Amino acid sequence: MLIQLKEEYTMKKIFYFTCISILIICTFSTANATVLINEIDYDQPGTDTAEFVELFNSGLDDIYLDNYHLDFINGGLAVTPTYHSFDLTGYSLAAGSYLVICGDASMVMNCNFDTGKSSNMIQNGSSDGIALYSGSILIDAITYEGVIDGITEGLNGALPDDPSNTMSIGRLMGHQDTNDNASDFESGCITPGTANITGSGNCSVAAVPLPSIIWLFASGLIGMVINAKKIKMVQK
Ligand SMILES: [Ca+2]
Ligand SMILES: [Ca+2]
Ligand SMILES: [Ca+2]
Ligand SMILES: [Ca+2]
Repeated sequence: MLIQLKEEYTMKKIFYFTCISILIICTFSTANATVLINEIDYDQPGTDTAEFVELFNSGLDDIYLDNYHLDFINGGLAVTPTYHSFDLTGYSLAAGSYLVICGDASMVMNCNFDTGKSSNMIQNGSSDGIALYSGSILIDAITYEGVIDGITEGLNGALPDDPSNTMSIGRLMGHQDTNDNASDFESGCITPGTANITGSGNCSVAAVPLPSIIWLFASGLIGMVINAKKIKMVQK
């Protein structure tokens, strides 16, 4: 009887020790966890085919995104406003790194998660938004061209995305998050998977998508060959 009681006591001790250990590990591993919505490009010339959302881990620890999901929200709908919800299970973010969710990886550099929504993946407003959840907990959110109750950070949403092929809306350089969309985001160069260039800078280089870069390189080579032939003909 005494031995049985001792065994039960030992098992209880092991059980409580295990629970406390798990709690400590979980607490420390999420202590600095901060995943931010860092950049969005939802509007391009003509049909939108190079849309993306960029996430950034501004914390000191790597973060596994199991149980995270990214919701795209139509602020004009009172009923079922979420028009896309992408499960991020299986993805992870090292500290200081980026994760790019796009509609077509052939159109967006550094895309990590191709959703297969190759055009018009992100609605153009007004009053639309994107929200990042861990389970049911809202981690970060942005609305643009207006406010969505319960989603917008601050009193106003971010300004509209420029419909050019060089500009997006990005969190200010330094990954500022004061929980005020209007002051945390501004127009900047398209930089999926790399540090934002907001407020200043030459967007003509940073923004060109990969197929265009190849085209520019090829056209540059062709131009050089044509010019070389012209020079030879003149010399003759
Ligand atoms: Ca769009
Ligand atoms: Ca844009
Ligand atoms: Ca925030
Ligand atoms: Ca960026």
